[in-house]
Amino acid sequence: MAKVTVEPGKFIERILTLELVRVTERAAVASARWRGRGDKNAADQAAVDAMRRELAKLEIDGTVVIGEGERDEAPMLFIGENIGSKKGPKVDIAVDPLEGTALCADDTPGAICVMAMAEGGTLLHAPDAYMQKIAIGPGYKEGVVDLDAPPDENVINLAKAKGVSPSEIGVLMLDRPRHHQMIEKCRATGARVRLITDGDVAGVIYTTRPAETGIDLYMGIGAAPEGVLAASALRCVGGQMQARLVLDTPEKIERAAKMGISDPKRRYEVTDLASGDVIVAATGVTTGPLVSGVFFGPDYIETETVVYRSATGTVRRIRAEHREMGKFHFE
Ligand code: VTB
Repeated sequence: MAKVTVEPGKFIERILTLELVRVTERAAVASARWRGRGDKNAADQAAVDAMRRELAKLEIDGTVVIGEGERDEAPMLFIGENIGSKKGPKVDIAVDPLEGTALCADDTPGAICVMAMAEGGTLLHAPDAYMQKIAIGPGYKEGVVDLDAPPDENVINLAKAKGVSPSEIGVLMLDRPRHHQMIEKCRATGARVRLITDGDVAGVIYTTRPAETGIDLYMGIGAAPEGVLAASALRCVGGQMQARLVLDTPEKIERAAKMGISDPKRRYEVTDLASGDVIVAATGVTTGPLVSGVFFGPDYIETETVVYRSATGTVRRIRAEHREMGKFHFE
């Protein structure tokens, strides 16, 4: 048998790539049973339970650094929770057990189960707050877009850098009243603006494959955990992202301070949000542009997962048929 030689530490990370896939696969299957049943909390709970059960089996000494909420509001996978057997490597975990709970409840495209795992102390440890974000895919020089520049200026600068007219730029935002002005400014340049109801982890990731998704630029305000997860994936393929937490009350500033954030207005680059080696896995619950949803076959269940690994920049798509002698169906 060929002897595998890898740097110490890296081998563990390679093995963990598949372990991570198992976790998001299980969460996706569990929540997919709730597709179209109009109960987003039940769908989310199913994903949380499955994810937690699988995470507990891992040989890691993990800490949830950003996730379901803070201890008092989230009974499981709360920020600060310790995960795993404690025997393995120290890792940071960012989770969104079911990204797009309403998408799952309404059986509409784009619900995913997603998590990131990174070297301990390298993912942003932050409260469950809003985050202002801007992101583009790989291949552009630093600073083409700027979080603090007007939206139309960002579109025009990106179009110039891409060598196209602004009308060929696709921008994606969450469909929220808070974005109305931003939408108008972008459209005034001639750019297309696509509005999504939920799911801005995938929304950011679309910028990494503009030819397929039609999206070059993500901007707007979404949730912070989704921001860290998206940044982790972007980092793996060389995209750019800038972000700032929206800490607009003394109470939020204090919560953030307790997590080590001394400057509430700090602007984060992609490498501040995810500064070390990181792996990200996302399994589809309902079919969307990123991954297919869970398919319940007669005697197997099929899932599709995309996995990003920063150490090598590899993106894998894993289609799995789950059987386990039918056990899966009766869990
Ligand atoms: C986004 C979106 C999520 O929350 O982050 C959004 O990607 C932000 O919060 O899927 P609001 O809904 O309050 O605008 C979700 O929609 C779900 O939590």
